[in-house]
Order: sequence, then structure tokens, then C-alpha cells
Amino acid sequence: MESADLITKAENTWCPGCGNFGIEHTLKDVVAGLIAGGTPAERIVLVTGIGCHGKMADYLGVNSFYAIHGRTLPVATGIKIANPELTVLVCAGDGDCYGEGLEHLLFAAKRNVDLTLIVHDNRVYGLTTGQYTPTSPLGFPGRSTPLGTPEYPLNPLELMIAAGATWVGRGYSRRLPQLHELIAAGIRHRGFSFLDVFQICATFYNQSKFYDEHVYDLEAGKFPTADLDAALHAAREFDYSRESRIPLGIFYETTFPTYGERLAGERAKETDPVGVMQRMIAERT
Ligand SMILES: Cc1ncc(C[n+]2csc(CCOP(=O)(O)OP(=O)(O)O)c2C)c(N)n1
Ligand SMILES: [Mg+2]
Repeated sequence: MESADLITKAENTWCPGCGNFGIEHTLKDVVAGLIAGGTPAERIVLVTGIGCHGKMADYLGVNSFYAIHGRTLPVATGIKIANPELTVLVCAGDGDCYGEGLEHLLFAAKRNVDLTLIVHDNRVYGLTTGQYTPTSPLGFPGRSTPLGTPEYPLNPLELMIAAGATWVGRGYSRRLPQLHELIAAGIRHRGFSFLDVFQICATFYNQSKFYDEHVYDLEAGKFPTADLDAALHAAREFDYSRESRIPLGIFYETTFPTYGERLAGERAKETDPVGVMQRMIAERT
């Protein structure tokens, strides 16, 4: 299996210079590597949100599911719980995941669902032509805020570490070898892997020069860490508005039972063959 075998016939409609090309290319390589390593292609599932990033489902030749806007994670959680043998990958947008789908994001982290989430964080609503999202900087002059957004952005890494994600990383769509390592490591991790990727939106928020000048790699040996304070401290270095250095890499990694494992444990304790979930449904009706 070569990554070229995963290219579909769908016409590509991303803008020239879009960072999604790099993410797509990299994810293809990682998936091809998984298949070459023995994971059957039919056991890999990609769930996407709605937006420019969502077209990954059209362009990557694996089983995929277009969720509705903001709802990638409940769909992906259901897929993983129904068939724990599947490798579940999620590509979501920053608007999709930090705006419409924020509550689902918090619960997927809290539950430690065993899946890999890649957020195409272009820090703008791309497909709807340039409104501000939760990660746009203070003062961002988007289509819906021509005078500049009066809101401070949220810091998704800090949020995910606090919410219980067991693997938290950040990549950049112009640092592809590192992105490859990050996606592969996220998939290897057992539990909720959260990877925010600074994805260049060439049309509505082109930050290539700023990122190129400010990104650096977290110090090997110190990171990834299971020390919450150290991980939070590193995650706070860049606050999405200030012009500071921006660390890339794996911030936080720890082991913890997954949602599926806990659910299986509960089911095993049940003497009633109907099982916990069905009994709970029956109790409510
Ligand atoms: C429930 C709902 N609200 C709004 C929309 C309109 N909509 C479609 S794509 C999109 C923006 C997506 O932005 P983001 O998630 O950041 O993805 P990007 O296009 O930047 O990759 C919006 C608001 C929708 N399809 N469904
Ligand atoms: Mg976006």
C-alpha cells in the first residue's frame, strides 16, 4: 500500500496555498503506513466536520463519515464504542470543534474516548468566507467583525489538558515531517489524543510568516510530560493573541483507562445479559 493508493477521484476545491494540502498529504502517509503495518484498511474510519477541513472525507480513500457541523465527536465516539477494533480518526475545524462542538470536545476529553482528533486550526471560519472563530486573535477583522473582534481567544491546548485529554499536541501545516510524527504518535496513544494543527488559510488568514518566525520545538527529554503543571505552563506560552514564541510538539501524555474500557468493565460486572446500556435505556422508558 502506497499513500498514492489512498487518493480518491474527487476534484480538489481547496484554495492554492491552503494548509489542508499538507495535512491531507501527511495523513495519507500515516494511514498508508498503518495499512502497510498490518491494520486492515477497512478498520480505519475517518470522521469529519463541516467546513473546508471536512473535504478530507472526500479526498482520503478510507471509510469516512461527514458529521454535521460541530458533531464529529459524538459520531466518532459511537463508532468506537460500537466497534472497539476500529482505528477512529477525526478531522475537525476550529469553528466546528471549538465553537459549535465545544461541549462535545470537553466530554470526549473527559471520557478519554480512544480516538485521534486532528483540529485544522486555521483560526477562521474558512468555508463561510472568513468570520472569527474561538481561536482568532483579539481584534481579528473578520467578515462578521469588520472593526475587529472584541473577544479574547480561548487556548484549546490549555482547555484540553484541564478537561482530561490524555495526549495533547500541536503541529503546523508547514512542518510536515514533525506533523507525521505527531499524527502517528497520537494514533499509537491509547485514549483521547488531541492534536491542534496550525493550518494556513491562504485566503482569509494567512499567518505563514508569523508562524514561521515564531514556532519552535518543545525540548526533547522534557516533553511529552505527564506533569500537569509543566504541560499547562508550556501550553500557556502562546495565548493566541500575543506575539510570543509558539511551541510545537507533544505537550502532555499520560495513561488512564479509556471510556470503552470502563464501559466494558461495567458490562462484565453485569449478570443480566441485556447489559448496562440497554438496562439504562429501559429504566428511562
Ligand atoms: C449547524 C450549522 N451551523 C452553521 C453552518 C454553516 N457553516 C458551514 S461551514 C462553516 C464554517 C466552518 O469553519 P471551521 O469549522 O473553522 O472549518 P474550516 O472551513 O475553517 O475548515 C459554517 C459556520 C452549518 N453548516 N451548520
Ligand atoms: Mg476554521
